[in-house]
Amino acid sequence: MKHKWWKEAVAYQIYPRSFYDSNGDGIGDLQGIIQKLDYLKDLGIDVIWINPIYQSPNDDNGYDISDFYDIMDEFGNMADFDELLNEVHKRGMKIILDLVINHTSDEHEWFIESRSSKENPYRDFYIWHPGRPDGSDINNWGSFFGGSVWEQDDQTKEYYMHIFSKKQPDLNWENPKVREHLYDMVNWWLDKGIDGFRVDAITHIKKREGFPDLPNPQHQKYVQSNGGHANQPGIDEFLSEFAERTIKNYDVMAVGEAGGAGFADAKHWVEEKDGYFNMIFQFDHLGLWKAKEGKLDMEELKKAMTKWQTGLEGQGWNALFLENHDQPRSVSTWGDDTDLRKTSAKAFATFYFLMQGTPFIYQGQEIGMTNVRFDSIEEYNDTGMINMYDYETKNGMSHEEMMSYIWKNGRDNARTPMQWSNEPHAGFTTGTPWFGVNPNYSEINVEEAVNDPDSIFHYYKKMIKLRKGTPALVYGSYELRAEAHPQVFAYLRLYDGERYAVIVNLFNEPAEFSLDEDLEIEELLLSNYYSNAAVTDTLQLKPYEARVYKLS
Ligand code: TEU
Ligand code: CA
Repeated sequence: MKHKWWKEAVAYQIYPRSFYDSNGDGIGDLQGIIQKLDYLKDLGIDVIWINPIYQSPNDDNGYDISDFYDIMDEFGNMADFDELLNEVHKRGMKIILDLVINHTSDEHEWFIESRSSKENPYRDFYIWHPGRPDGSDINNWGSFFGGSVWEQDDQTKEYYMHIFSKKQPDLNWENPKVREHLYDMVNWWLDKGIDGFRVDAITHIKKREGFPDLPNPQHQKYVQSNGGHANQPGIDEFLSEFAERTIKNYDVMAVGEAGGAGFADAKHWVEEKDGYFNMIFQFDHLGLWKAKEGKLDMEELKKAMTKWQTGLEGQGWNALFLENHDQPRSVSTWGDDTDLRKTSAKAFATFYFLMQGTPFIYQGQEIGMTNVRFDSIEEYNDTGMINMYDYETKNGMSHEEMMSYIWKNGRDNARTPMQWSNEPHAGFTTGTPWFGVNPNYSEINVEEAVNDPDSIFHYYKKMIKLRKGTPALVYGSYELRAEAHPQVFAYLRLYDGERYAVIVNLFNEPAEFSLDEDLEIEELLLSNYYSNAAVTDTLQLKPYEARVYKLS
């Protein structure tokens, strides 16, 4: 297997709005990131992925871009960005940006032109439809954020497609001019010296020809599914052209966000020879945390992880993650965010981090930040959840039901400001934070974690160091063990005659576990219960116990 810097890297995702505010306006910014780079370096981070920082009216917090070539005013300006890039590089780290090219903001000049008349040269930059003569729906496609994907525009009375919010019209990738403009923009950033991209919603750029109705067995008004626009026939031509014209000409890291594409479809996307990306975010594992009678579905989890691990062995590369800005906090969903918060956070960290692939940590995950519960919908920000709340409460769901759904599933769980200390507003800002801080910041914060040798933070630090010093934990092949064990996720990493075992009890109950006869322990390298020097001959695993062994 080829050695590459991005395979050896550990990545950290920053949601800039909520990371650190340097000027007291309550909004995280680029100078704030610069001030925290030493913290990330100390943790052992190599690559920083920053969510969109481009000019944007912020309908979807930067995922609605109005100018690709400019920085959002609230975050700073291009000089701040250049300084950030330079400071990151000075510390031997790298930076990848979010690339949002499925859609723009409706305030982007292309859309302003496009909507102005049917004859405008930019008309075909977006997807327009004249509508049905009888005024009925064009089709039954539902937007991810509620309602139809079609919105009638005042100026020409025609309809444009938006698979996310109304303020995020989809670009028309069928138009070669659109693609040219996008490639120019991507190369402009690459020429600036950034180290790659996380490519947003890239499965959605190809829409099904003719926009036919989706199957609708539940007779919904709109079907909110990937059926019409995820991974459609013809997408490969777009992706291969995109890759050839941009990222493949640079030594950069390209991570595709591949929601709605399964292993069979997306495997070749990351193949070393002709793939489009170095790795993709796929979501097979994410729904499984409460899938079986309200509990984690171990059988499916083992299948989901192992399919990608063994399927890409020697051919492609994985991106490993538990959290991002669209997901609830992992310790609250997968683990226990009360008494066993630290132990369970370390267990889930061990489980995913030491597989084959490039691990990503989402801001706050390294200190075990938890979900939040605000009482009223007014305290929330996410356009997706707010639309859904309005829609569902109008259609019969109670406020209580909807809030408990949001507390568990809402994207805002991940977007509360980073908890730096027990000072007011968690030390995130000296002003008024743009979005509520989780009240548990007095206990859960970076300062506390850095000062506590037993913290989740120090566990990550140790694990990162271990991965860096152990080629088998980067390049080694993966082998699932104890396949049928209902509580324990166990796998080996094998490389050059060396063998390592990762054994994690993913449940809040003790577990019996025995090593297969061909395995013999040489040394305990990492544990969330014992000091590393302890020799543990027992394999009675405590609740959420994780162990990493070197085998002989
Ligand atoms: O999310 C993309 C997204 O929601 C889909 O890919 C979806 O996850 C998948 O198809 C479900 O199967 C990205 C960003 O991460 C998110 O924050 C943005 O709101 C969204 O794109 C729009 O830019
Ligand atoms: Ca600020």
